[in-house]
Amino acid sequence: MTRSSTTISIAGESISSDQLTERAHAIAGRLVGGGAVAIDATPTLATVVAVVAGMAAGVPVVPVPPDAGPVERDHIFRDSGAVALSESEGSTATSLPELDESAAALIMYTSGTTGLPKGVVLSHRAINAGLDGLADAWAWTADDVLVHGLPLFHVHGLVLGVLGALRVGCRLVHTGKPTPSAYAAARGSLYFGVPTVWSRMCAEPYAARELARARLLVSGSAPLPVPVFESLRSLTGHAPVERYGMTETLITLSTRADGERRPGWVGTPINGVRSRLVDEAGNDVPHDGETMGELCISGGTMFDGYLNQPQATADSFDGKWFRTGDTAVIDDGGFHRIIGRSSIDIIKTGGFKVGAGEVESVLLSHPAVSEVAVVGMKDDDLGQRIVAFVVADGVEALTLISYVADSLSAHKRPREIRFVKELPRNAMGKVQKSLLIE
Ligand code: MCA
Ligand code: AMP
Repeated sequence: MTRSSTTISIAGESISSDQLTERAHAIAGRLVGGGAVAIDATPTLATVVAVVAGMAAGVPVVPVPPDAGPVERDHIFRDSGAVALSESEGSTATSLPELDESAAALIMYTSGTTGLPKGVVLSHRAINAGLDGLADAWAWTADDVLVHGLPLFHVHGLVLGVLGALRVGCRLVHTGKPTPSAYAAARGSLYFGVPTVWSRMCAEPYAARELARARLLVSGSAPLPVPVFESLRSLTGHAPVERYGMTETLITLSTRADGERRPGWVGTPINGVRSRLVDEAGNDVPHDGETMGELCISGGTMFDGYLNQPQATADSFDGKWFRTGDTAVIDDGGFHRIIGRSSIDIIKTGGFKVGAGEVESVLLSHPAVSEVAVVGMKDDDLGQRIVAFVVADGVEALTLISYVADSLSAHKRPREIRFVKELPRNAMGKVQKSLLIE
């Protein structure tokens, strides 16, 4: 998969593609023929080596958020059946089998509206199709120097940000954390960030101006606010490229390096992807730039299903069309604009997807809590911030916040707890979350 020009630098450590292949293959020899391997996905070279090793061995790799607490970690290990891998286990370099493109390469855990996160099974073929489509859309070549500091347990940082660099054969500088000063110092040609990263960048104009020398700035994982788009353009001279995707479908829509970049819009399907907009009855709605519908996607970047959840997999498709759960419009030129999620229970905070139900279950397991409703409130920095409305007796807000951070991953913790006497409910007894958000 790698080409010889590639160098990867993470957190001050660098490795050439030849060294990476050598280290990864030493581990891979031991994994061939085995089951899924779980990787503690810290932003380090060890993670990259381990991911490449698992993929080269043809076994599914399960990246685990390094700060996942016991509830989340136990679920991921139990559901995937994965065995933890540590690099020190490697020793023998044996010949590796021919890769089966249709085999599972990654199992990535993503939150849903209720319950614990689901394992999204992604094949080598889907990953390669997605990366080739993006290379075409962004004119991404081996001459680029890719810079980002995104986590390595999600599609954005791992698939685009590491496997993308390896497939294209370009240099990668991972900054550890996506801070404005680190992005400015890295002197790349191609930068990836979630909207929170770009808005923090614009808040530090001296750092932002350093990006003027880059070729392309790319935003994704959540809506990029129009003022941030405009501010980036005026500070760097670059209108950012916006792209849209999901863990399940990989990245499917993007504006192009050689095309129009329109604030608030995410462009057209990449090569090999088709989109469709449907109303509640499943009928196509007009592409007039105004009529909203549910965005459906089909094409070669599609996942193989949710692990161990055939019903959830079947429910998410209408024939060959994957139902994204995102509301969108398409204009007569085929440009897409994402309006928002159809479910109030899916929160996007700092580009992380968090299911309200998962956080609610943890809070309800605290002995002092009797009722809870978790919502996403508009937030200038994070897009949405997690707020928990709680009916409880004799517990501090900070205790509950830490309780969630310790049980799940830290980014799933509420930023704010609002103690209330009761929750607003409708006649059926269902909590009216829209009233809480108002
Ligand atoms: C704070 N911390 C705590 C607590 N409070 N830890 C435990 N308990 C607490 N009560 C710690 C955190 O762990 C962290 O530690 C530090 O404080 C800062 O935390 P936080 O404020 O949450 O971080 P942030 O600075 O607000 O993070 C902003 C961010 C981050 C860097 C933009 O949100 C981020 O990396 N987002 C990227 C999400 C992403 O990659 N999404 C892609 C999904 P420490 O500093 O030690 O770690 S894939 C996807 O969406 C699709 C496919 C797509 O389209 O891409
Ligand atoms: P995830 O499950 O973490 O892969 O998140 C996928 C979701 O992120 C999508 O369903 C969208 O709601 C959201 N998303 C990703 N990219 C964008 C974007 N460019 N604009 C708006 N929303 C986005």
